[in-house]
Amino acid sequence: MKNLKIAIQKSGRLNEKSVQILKNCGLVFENYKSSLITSVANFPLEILFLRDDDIPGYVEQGIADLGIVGENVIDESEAQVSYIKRLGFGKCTLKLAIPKDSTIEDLKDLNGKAIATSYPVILKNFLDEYNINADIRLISGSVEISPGLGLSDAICDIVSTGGTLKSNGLKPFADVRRSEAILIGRKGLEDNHILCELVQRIESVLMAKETKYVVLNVEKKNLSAVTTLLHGVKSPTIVPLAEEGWVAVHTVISEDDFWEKINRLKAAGAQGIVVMPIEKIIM
Ligand code: PRT
Ligand code: ZN
Repeated sequence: MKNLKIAIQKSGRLNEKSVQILKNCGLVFENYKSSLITSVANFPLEILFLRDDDIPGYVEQGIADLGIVGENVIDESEAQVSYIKRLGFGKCTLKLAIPKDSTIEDLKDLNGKAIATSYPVILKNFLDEYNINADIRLISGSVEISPGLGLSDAICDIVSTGGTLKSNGLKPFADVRRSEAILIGRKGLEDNHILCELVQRIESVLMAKETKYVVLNVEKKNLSAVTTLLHGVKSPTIVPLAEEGWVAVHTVISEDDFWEKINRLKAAGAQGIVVMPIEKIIM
């Protein structure tokens, strides 16, 4: 069976986490900063290191079979690729932003205005959806300085913490598109068995990241109050303790409502709660 090729970002915001997720899947490879391609020693995969903007096109054309890239970059490229798995990192939102003292109040106020962006395709689609006719000005970097320079009335750019907008005297105005890193594949590859194996491994890594392994002690009289709060992988494991009338409960708790659940467990009589990270969950 022929090796698959996966394209990931060579350097930049998604590089480290893309490498990490593949390593957490048990893949052994050197992260050569200087080379374009590296082989995985223990899995039929080669890794290409590319500019993120090139990844959707490479996958569409079949030069790479798979890619890890932000959804914003895929939409902007309009490449025809399959969305395989959201990866939970690189989260950000493409937003419209305006100067703090701008008179723009409503989307329709953007009619006839100039908007600077590096995402003309996504912005055009968004404006068309709302029947807004604005002048889109393509700027490849430092979009946030363009209103201050008198080049535009608004911008459309990626926002994560909001710090860049604030330090440039801008305020968010409307969300255009949420984005996160996603595994994409060339069309027709969906049933490939190397891909299915990789996706299964990615899913166990993601599931493990979203959960914690918890061990707690509880008096038997409080056990049912504690177990009703727990919905682990299956039902919790209950082990008797040396001390008469006490048991240890082992379970898995999701990261989402972690603190709320821990507090409710304590209120229900749980003691000596130990929380451990999970490496993988294989269902
Ligand atoms: O060199 P290459 O072309 O590969 O990389 P790049 O410079 O084009 O992209 P890079 O590495 O900056 O970002 C890669 C991807 O990370 C993007 O396509 C997004 O999907 C995602 N991402 C997540 C972000 C951000 N967060 C982000 N904050 N991309 C860019 N930013 C920039 C944004 O453009 C703005 O300048 O960060 C600034 C805003 O950040 P805050 O935190 O101040 O709001
Ligand atoms: Zn780029």
